[in-house]
Amino acid sequence: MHVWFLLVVSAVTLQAQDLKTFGIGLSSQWLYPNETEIFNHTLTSGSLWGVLTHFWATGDPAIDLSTFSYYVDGESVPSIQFVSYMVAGVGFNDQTAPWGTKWMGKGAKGGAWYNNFRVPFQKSIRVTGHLPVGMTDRKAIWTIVRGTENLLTAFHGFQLPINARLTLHKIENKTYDPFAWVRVVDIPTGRGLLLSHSLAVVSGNLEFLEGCYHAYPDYGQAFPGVIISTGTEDYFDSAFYFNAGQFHFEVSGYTHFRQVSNSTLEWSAYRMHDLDPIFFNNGFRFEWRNGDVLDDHGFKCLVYQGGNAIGSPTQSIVTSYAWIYTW
Ligand SMILES: *[C@@H]1O[C@H](CO)[C@@H](O)[C@H](O)[C@H]1NC(C)=O
Ligand SMILES: *[C@@H]1O[C@H](CO)[C@@H](O)[C@H](O)[C@H]1NC(C)=O
Ligand SMILES: *[C@@H]1O[C@H](CO)[C@@H](O)[C@H](O)[C@H]1NC(C)=O
Ligand SMILES: CC(=O)N[C@H]1CO[C@H](CO)[C@@H](O)[C@@H]1O
Repeated sequence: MHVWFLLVVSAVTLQAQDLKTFGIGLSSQWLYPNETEIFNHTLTSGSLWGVLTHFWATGDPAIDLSTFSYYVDGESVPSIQFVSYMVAGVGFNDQTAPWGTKWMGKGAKGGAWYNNFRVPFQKSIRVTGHLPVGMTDRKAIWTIVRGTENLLTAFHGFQLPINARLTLHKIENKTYDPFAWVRVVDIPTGRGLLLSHSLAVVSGNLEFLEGCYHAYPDYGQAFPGVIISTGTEDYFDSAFYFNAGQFHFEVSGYTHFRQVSNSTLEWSAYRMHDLDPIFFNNGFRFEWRNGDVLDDHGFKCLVYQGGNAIGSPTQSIVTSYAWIYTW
């Protein structure tokens, strides 16, 4: 029997008074070009773990472009570091509002990004922020960070072990050739689950949307692994290149499109996996493809290299956030 199972069983018997909510609301404070502490919390004695439950920030437009870091249990390198628009599954700081799901959203014309992912810790949590590189003056920020000690996290039949960690796996503005494989997550060992993934792409046309997603719930599993989607828009619960336009569902969203020039466009989308978690027991690879090909029978998602090109996808500049629990 796993140690965490015993811990969970004993945790279930915790009384309501052991659920201690903590947090901070900072009104018209300053964020600086250097790293500024927003909040820290150390578990009170007798508590076994805590979870952050909420993040919200607004203020000067520079706050939207700022970087926020979560240092878990005294880490020197933060396991989570994000910009607030991507934490809401939106690329390119798209200010479309209002919209929201139980997980994330944006409630005002400027800023007001929020996120409710559970961020577990065993000892302490420290939240910092800094302005985008190149800024020299401080800027006004309003921000709220909150959590609760000894609070269990469950996803529709699955209870997260209390020693779980949430980590953010990122790709930032990396260029991929047509048909290149994009390794969204690469975890060689261990067990966990994929909670959420957001993708933002700059490309020459939309044919990158042909790309299928593949999961390898065992790190060494051979291609095609588990075929997670039959195209990119299919993964985000749409079809036919999102011909119904943009949307913000609970489970998925198509959050940004802009034709920048005849030869450049921007696009972004998010997907939650709390309802259909993708578990792994022995490492994990999660891959997307910049466009895709057909095999000789006309089927997609089945050829790793070579094959018959679908359309003419171009090079793409990719930004990806993938939120992974491990334990
Ligand atoms: C944590 O925050 C308190 C204020 O609430 C501050 O006095 C203290 O220096 C902070 N600790 C660390 C390690 O940053
Ligand atoms: C990625 O590129 C966009 C557009 O050039 C820029 O606004 C953004 O800050 C870049 N992100 C990172 C993390 O460098
Ligand atoms: C963009 O495409 C349109 C329609 O094909 C064309 O009229 C226009 O000249 C193009 N613009 C550039 C900058 O190539
Ligand atoms: C953490 C840190 O070094 N903060 C400093 C950032 O810059 C401002 C303004 O110069 C200082 O007041 C902070 O102490």
